[in-house]
This record gives sequence, structure tokens and C-alpha cells, in this order.
Amino acid sequence: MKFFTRRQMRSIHKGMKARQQRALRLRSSPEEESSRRIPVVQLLSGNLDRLVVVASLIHPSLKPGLIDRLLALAEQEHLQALVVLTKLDLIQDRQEALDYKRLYSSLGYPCLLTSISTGHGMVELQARLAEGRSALCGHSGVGKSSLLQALAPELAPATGEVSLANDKGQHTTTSVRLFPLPGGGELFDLPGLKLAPLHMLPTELGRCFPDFAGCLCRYRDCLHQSEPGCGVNEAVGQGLVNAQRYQSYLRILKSL
Ligand SMILES: Nc1nc2c(ncn2[C@@H]2O[C@H](COP(=O)(O)OP(=O)(O)OP(=O)(O)O)[C@@H](O)[C@H]2O)c(=O)[nH]1
Ligand SMILES: [Mg+2]
Ligand SMILES: [Zn+2]
Repeated sequence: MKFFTRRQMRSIHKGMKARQQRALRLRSSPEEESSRRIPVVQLLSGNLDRLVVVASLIHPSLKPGLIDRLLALAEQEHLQALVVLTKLDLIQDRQEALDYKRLYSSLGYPCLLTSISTGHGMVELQARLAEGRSALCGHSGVGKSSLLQALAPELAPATGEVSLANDKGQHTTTSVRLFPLPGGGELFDLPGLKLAPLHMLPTELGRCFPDFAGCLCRYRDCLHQSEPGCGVNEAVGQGLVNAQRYQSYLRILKSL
């Protein structure tokens, strides 16, 4: 049997720890990393009625992929979902915003265009949140805390500037807090998300896309990639399912 001095033991432990950490880093993709870091929506979902998917039209630029991911998460967790596209005052051409509004509304997700500067959309937002418990969810800097501040000025959660250098928020909100709204309802202000974690079987993802509801596929467990007789593929080809939403589906599928 070999004996080690205390100093030697310390150095052996240090080496083991470094090796373990290196192995962990190699094993986990950035997506897995962030899903370990942000299980917050799933943690809350039992106490939630509604997920408010917040995205800014500009500054930071609109990321429809994250919106689609969060909507799929809401479907998985059986939550109502609402899309809020913020900073309407900062864009010149509203056509793209109106196109997204039409798209999400057609899928059954109310979609509001808002501005805290002009107050656009805020009365409707207040009405939509007046019952039950909702959570503001989206990238850092999109204006989640600002919406809450506009709805409940006396509660005044902190807001932060978006960096001019990289067009990203600065993760101003760092903890999960629940605020009662003067107009009724309660609202969680969540820290900015990087990626919405999704954990499900690949065959379950299609059900989280209401766009695919009317599509009939030859195979029951069709993943809607390029299987023969796939009704989703056909619908995308005919323009009945939005191609960008379908691309989001494929990206999420790949990440599962
Ligand atoms: N012009 C304009 N600026 C806005 C609007 N909403 C938010 N902002 C600005 O966007 C920046 C970020 O807003 P926050 O409310 O802190 O964003 P957040 O989503 O809470 O960010 P995190 O807490 O980091 O996740 C602030 O400088 C706000 O003043 C809007 O409707 N119009
Ligand atoms: Mg915030
Ligand atoms: Zn299919």
C-alpha cells in the first residue's frame, strides 16, 4: 500500500477535479449547457397559466427561432401563450411586424405589437394579463421588465440598456419575481433566456406545432423530415404551413 503526504493528496484531487470538469465540458454541447442552467419555465409551469413570449422587433433584432421554441414549450407544458413584439416605436417599416402578427394570430396565439414610449398595445396587454398568472419570457434586453414597469409603475423593476456594441441585453433581471398587477392578474418577470430548454421525445414535437394539426402522414410516428407520404412536407410545399415555422421545427428536432 502506498501512502501519500497531505500535499500530494491535494494535488491528486486537484488533477482529478480538472479531468472531471474537462470531460463534462467535452460531453455537453452549448445547448445542453444552457438547458441545465435555465430550467426556470418548467419549474414554474405548475404555477402558471400563461407564457408571454416577448421579442423585440429591433435592438436586439427579432429572433423568430426563439419565439417558436418558447411557443412549443408552452404547448408542451399546456400553458396559454401570447406573443408580444416590443419596441414598435423604433422601427420605420411595420410590414414585417404585421406579417408576424398575422402568422402567430392564425396559429391561435394572440400577438401584440407594443411600445412603452407611445403606449401602443399596452391596454390590450393589460387586459390579456388581467386573469391568472403569467410569465414574461424572452432574450435579455427585449423589454420584459419595461413592460412590467409600464403596467405597474409603482413596482418599478430595474431595466437595463441594450449594448450598442453587440446589440445584446445585459441580463439586468437576475432573479425570478412575481408581481401583482394593478389591472388584475400576476406577472413573473424572468431573467433573459439564451435558449429555451425543450426535453421531449422527437415524436412529440409535431404536436407542439398547431400548424401541423390538419396534416396527415403515411406513418404514425412520422418526424416530418423527408419521409414518403409526409403531410407536413406537402403542406409546406403548398405554402399552407409557414416555411420559417417549419425550419424552426427542424432545428428544434435536431436539438432534442
Ligand atoms: N424605444 C423603446 N425602448 C424600449 C422599449 N421597451 C424596452 N425598451 C428599452 O430596452 C432596454 C432593455 O429593457 P429591459 O426591460 O431591461 O429588458 P429585459 O427584457 O427586462 O432584459 P433582461 O432583464 O436583461 O432580461 C431598456 O433600455 C428599455 O428602456 C420600447 O417599447 N421602446
Ligand atoms: Mg429584465
Ligand atoms: Zn410527416
